[in-house]
Parts: sequence; structure tokens; C-alpha cells
Amino acid sequence: MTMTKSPLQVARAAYQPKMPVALQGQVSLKEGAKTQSVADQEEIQKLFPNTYGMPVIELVPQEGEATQVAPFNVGVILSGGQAPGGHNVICGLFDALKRINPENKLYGFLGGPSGLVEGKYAELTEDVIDEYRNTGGFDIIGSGRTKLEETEQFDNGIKVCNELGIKAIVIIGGDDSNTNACVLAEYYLQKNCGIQVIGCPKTIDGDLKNEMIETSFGFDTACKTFAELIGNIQRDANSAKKYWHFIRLMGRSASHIALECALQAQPNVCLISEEVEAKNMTLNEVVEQIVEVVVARANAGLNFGTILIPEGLIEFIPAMRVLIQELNDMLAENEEFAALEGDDAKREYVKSKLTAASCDLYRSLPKGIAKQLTLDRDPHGNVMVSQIETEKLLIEMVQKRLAQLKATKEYTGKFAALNHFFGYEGRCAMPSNFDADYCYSLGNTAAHLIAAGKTGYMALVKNLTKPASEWVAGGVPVTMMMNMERRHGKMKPVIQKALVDLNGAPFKYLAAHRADWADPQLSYIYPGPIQYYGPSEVCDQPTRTLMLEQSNN
Ligand code: FBP
Repeated sequence: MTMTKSPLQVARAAYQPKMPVALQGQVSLKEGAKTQSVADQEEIQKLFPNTYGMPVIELVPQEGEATQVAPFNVGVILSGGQAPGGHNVICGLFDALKRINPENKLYGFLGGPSGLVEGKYAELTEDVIDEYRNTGGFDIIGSGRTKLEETEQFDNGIKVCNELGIKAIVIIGGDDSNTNACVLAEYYLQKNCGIQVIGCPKTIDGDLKNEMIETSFGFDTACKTFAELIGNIQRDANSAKKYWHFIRLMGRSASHIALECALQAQPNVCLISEEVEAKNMTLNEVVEQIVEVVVARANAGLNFGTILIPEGLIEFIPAMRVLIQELNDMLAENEEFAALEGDDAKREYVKSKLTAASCDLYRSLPKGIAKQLTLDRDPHGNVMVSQIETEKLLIEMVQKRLAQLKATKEYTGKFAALNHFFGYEGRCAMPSNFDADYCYSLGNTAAHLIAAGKTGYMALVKNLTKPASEWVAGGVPVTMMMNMERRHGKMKPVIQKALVDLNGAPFKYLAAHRADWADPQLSYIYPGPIQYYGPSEVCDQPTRTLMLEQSNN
């Protein structure tokens, strides 16, 4: 007989996620005070007249008889990059919908937001859902990065929802997708079409967090997966004693993933983009910071080590940021550039359009890196930093600098470097207990917000360093998290990205300990793989970031 599932897969299929007490029985809503956006209040209010200022909501246990709710249908969309736990949001949503009324139906829009616009969907029935409980990936319905922004797309959505009797759409996505969810909610209220929109905070990057959203789902599992790999590499480095490992980690602009992995594995160096920017560092200064550690360790006879590099680093070097901004504005809807054939023609075109300082910087970069900077932006206008091989650029520059130091006898070690990029390895990992529980609770929460007629909200679950039974579930108006930012050359309302806070406890911990971690007296940690069964202190711990952040409160 062929085996189609590993024993762990079978065990995980039967895992019952832990949930806050408030979600375990009948639920009612408690509304707080009116809210304001985090910045640019006047502009945001003008753009979102119907969804601005709504109160924060808390879900609380309901006393007495269950309220009868007429059956309704819901559509769900997975948007953007995969994040562990997405399937459990859908499973939690499904189970809560069925508890609210067994006749409720859940449809999944296929391939991301385009599924809604193009009317591509599948009904998610019990047998489908059961296949995906506590699994990683987004393959239950697929994901995509189509941006929902045109009224034509919104109107198509109305047609499709009406055909399926859908009363609400749940968009599981990051900051950009949830911004779009809010635009959609606002439009549907203006049109009075009766379709609600609820968001859920997803992204491994960890940059969708604020006063209300303690963390985005997927960050926990992805970081634990990367930290395991980094620990394994450190053990290899410490055994063979011959390589410097330059490890770039996903996370887009924010360095949360690199920081969390550093807290878990204690590498010799961890660069934090936000610090590089705050200190106004040049690329050469970043290189110098690495070289100092390499030289110090070589002097102690250790020609090996680990260096963590956040994937967005390059955007945070001030001169590089100006260059990227110029490239963004230049490349936005630039058909002339798109029509050019061959790398040389494109390079010459770019050089002719840049300011003198940016042009000099562009010319000084290795050609491969310069080309990577001009690759297509994603549909939200972001540079695709995952495709820029900053770790190779740094290796090359460190190598050059060490050669100079060797010539003057200031460095006598050996330098052999290997490059790694971790991102896709962790985005679809089997969710940790934390993510499995958190996501299932988020899905449940979304169902209750829908049943109560809410729209323009993001589902939230907080108190996350406490046992799951003490978590608090509710909803936050998406407009509360918004500000105005420049995108595609224009000012747009978007959910404010949370970058690493240099005054926050996680960064301060790194800053206080990194000299010890660089030191020849090794302090590597080998975190090992995620554990699903065993003592709670091994299996249910949230990230170090969350624990340090909350230990301050
Ligand atoms: P989201 O913001 O959509 O969650 O993206 C997560 C992410 O993994 C980033 O860390 C990375 O830069 C990007 O997706 C890679 O994009 P793609 O999946 O299109 O290669």
C-alpha cells in the first residue's frame, strides 16, 4: 500500500486548535470608543467616509439562549505570499460559520483576488476542509497578487457574489491586501450592495502589526523554520571551521524576521535595515561593520561565522533609497523602458534618466545587482527585494576590503564565504501550534464579525503570550491603521507598515548582546525543529519578539 501522508501529517489532521474562552460558546460583541487613523486623519476620513471612525470590537461570551441567525454564504480569498496557518484561518472560518448556522456555505475564490473578479471559485465543504486542517501552504484555493483597485473589478465582485448569494468576503492578506479590503468595503457601503468585507492579518514578514494587531500569522512558524536552518548551519560552521555564511532572510522592507532569527540562534552578525537607515550608514560602512567582526575572529583563529542580512537592506542605505525611489518613479507605467531590448540598452536608458548622484551609485554597483534593481515592481509598486542578491554583493565587497587589509598585514586570516537565501523554505511550513491556534481563532473571529453585520474590519486576536484560552478576540477598523504613503509615484491611503522599532525591547536585546555573539567565545544557539507534541514550553511558545515586546507592558 502506498502511503499518501506522513505519520505527522495524519497526527496533525486530528489536532484540535486551542481557542480563547470567548470563542468557545455563544458569542456577542462589545463595542469600544470611536477610532481615528494613525496619521493623516483628514485625508483618510475624506477617502473613507463610511468606514472611518468605527469602534474597536471585542468578542465576549454570550449569556443565555443562542441568537438565531438566518443562513448566509461567505467567500474567502488568500492574497499575496504564502504564510503558515492560512488553511487554519479558512478551517476556523468554516467551523464557526457552520456553528452559527449549519446551512451557511463557504466559497473559496481561486488564485487570489482575481478569483473574485473573474468568478473563479469552489465551494469548501467539510471533506475539503478536513484535508487541510493544520497544514501549511495556500493550496486549498491558491493565492495571487492581483491588486483590487478598479471599480470595474469591484462591480464584477458584486455580480459574482450576488450569483452565489455571498453576503461577505474575507480577505486573508498583508498590509496592501487589507488596504484593498478596506477600499472594497467602503465601495460596497457606498453602493449599498449589502456585501461585507473582513480582513485577516497575514504575512511572514511580521510588518503588519500595531497597537491592535500583535503579530501577523505565519511569522512564528517561518522564523522558527529559518532559525532551525541557521542553527544547523552554525553547527556545520563550528564543525568544519572554514566558511563564513552570508544568510539573507525574507521580510521585504522590515527586518523583523532577521531580528527574530538572531534572537533565536545568536549569529555572529545580524544587520538590521532600520538601524542602518537611522545611522545614515553607507554601503561601505555596512561592509566595514562586517569586516571588523571577520578580522577579530580571524585574529582569534576562527575563520568562520554567520551573518544575517534582511532582504530589504539595500533600500535602507540612504543613497540607495534615493536611487530606488528614482527608479520606482521612472519605471511606473514606462512603456518606453519596457519596449527596450537587451540589458545594455536598458542600462543606458536608466543612466540617462537618473540624477548625477544616483547615476554614479548605479554605475558603481555590480551589473547583476544594478539590473535586479530595475526588474518589474510588484502590483503594489514595491521593489521585489526577494530578487536582489544583497548577500552576494556584500560577500564581494567584504572580500575586496579584506584583500586591502591583507596587503597592509592588518588581516591574516582566510576568507571563504557561502551565500544562502531563506524565504520559500519557511512560507509553507506546517504551522507551529501557535500559528495553528492563532489562525483558527482568527477564522472564527471573522465569522462572528460577519454574523454581526460588520464590514471594513480586520479580525484580531491579542494577549498572545498568554495561554490560548486567555486570548482576546475582536475586530479593528482597517481605517484606524492607515496613513498616506507614496506608491507608484502617487500619494495613496495604506495600512502603516511596522518596521523594527529601534526603541523596542527586541532590538534593544540584540543591541545589548551582539558584541557577545560576535566574540570568539561562541554563543551560538541551535534551536532545532518546530515541535508539535510535548511539553508546552517546547511546543507552544510564541516568538522571542512577541515575548520581549510584551514583557515590557
Ligand atoms: P506578503 O507581503 O505578500 O506576505 O509577502 C511575503 C514575501 O514572502 C516577502 O517576504 C517576499 O519579499 C515576497 O513575499 C516574495 O514574493 P513572491 O512570492 O512573489 O516571490
